[in-house]
Amino acid sequence: MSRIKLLVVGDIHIGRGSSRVSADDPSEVSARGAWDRIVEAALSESVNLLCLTGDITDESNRFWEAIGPLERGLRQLEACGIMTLAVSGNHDHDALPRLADQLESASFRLLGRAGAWQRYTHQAGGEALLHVDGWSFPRESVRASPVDTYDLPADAAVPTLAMVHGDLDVADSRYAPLPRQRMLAKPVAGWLLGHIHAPMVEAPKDQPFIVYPGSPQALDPGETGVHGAVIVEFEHGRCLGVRRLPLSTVRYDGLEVDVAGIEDLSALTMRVHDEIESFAEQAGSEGGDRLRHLVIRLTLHGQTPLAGALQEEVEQIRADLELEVAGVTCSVDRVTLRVLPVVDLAALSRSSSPPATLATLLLELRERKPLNELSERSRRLTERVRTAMATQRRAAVFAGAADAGDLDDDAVREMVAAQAEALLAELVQQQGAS
Ligand SMILES: [Mn+2]
Repeated sequence: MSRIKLLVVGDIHIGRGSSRVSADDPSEVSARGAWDRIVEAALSESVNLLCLTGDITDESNRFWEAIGPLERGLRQLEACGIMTLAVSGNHDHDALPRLADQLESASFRLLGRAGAWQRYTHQAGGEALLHVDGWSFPRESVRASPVDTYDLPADAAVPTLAMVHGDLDVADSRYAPLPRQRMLAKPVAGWLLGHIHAPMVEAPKDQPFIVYPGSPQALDPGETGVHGAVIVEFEHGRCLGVRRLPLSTVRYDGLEVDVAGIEDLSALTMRVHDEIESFAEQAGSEGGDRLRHLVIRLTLHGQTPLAGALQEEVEQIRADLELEVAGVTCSVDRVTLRVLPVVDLAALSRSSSPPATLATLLLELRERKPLNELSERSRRLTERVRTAMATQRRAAVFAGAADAGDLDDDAVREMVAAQAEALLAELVQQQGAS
């Protein structure tokens, strides 16, 4: 039967683990534990091929930590007749070739060493079912696009997949820029990519599909949503579909809770509890039976008379809240307050009281105009905040704690709005008390 099934996995980063979550058994939240679940999934899904799209190990100094579990898993797959193909990424450009040399196994193939495209053809009963063309990172950083040197012969009779680690549509990337339009023009059924940890499946009709399986174990709060691997199937040379397979034991996500109209703390606690519970139920059903931890970044918003008195309560929610919902442990990593006292902002902005300035600012921010079109006073304020945020960001980047991304209007607007709301809540509460 000319059917072939693939499990596609990228960016495991063996050596790392999920941050900001505690587990009694560390392997429950480690990338190494994820590798074990990947092997299990390959066996239980009865795939023919496991495709690893790079950054399997975290760094070359993690080589010895990774080799034991990798070798064990690969031998298990081999024993069940499953072939493993890999390309190296920027993190394991060094370690993966070493691993391939050490294993000397016919059922593990590192494709495209030294940045030269290489083809593997999967056969069954003497019939070629699929070509996988791979390109590996020859060093830590590559500015030329691997797509430019991809010219292995087209084969109209056998579906072809291209596998490469790199940066989709980032022209000046140091990590193998991959221009989408040039990829779509190649005679392939699809592209299996690594590097970006957020999963992405693009499978439009009549065009090659593009897949980032993403990190199979979500590694930090920036890696939100369902994480896992991807299954691809072909029959009689035709792609049957591309579907995601959840594998992560941890899910990070933001949750917004509307607390408008809530007048006492016990009602607030109940609302937060109920919202987390129903979100956890949803996450449990989306995450499959492997999900164990849900780590939430909570935002409370809305107008409530409690607005000025929530700081202590939310700190307790963050520190203490732990819920168990259908086998999933929920915790709160951060709480953001976006609440306002019950005031009429428009009326307040026309008054001559001190809060009038804040009300005007908030109303202006809500129009979501570009910040340089705000009134003189609001513009000066937002510019000062932008400067302060940029200074702080540079310090964090210098300390290796952040990316040097641009500070866009949205980031500044959110920061100013949150601070203005907090200050307004404080002022209104003081006035109420006086
Ligand atoms: Mn990478």
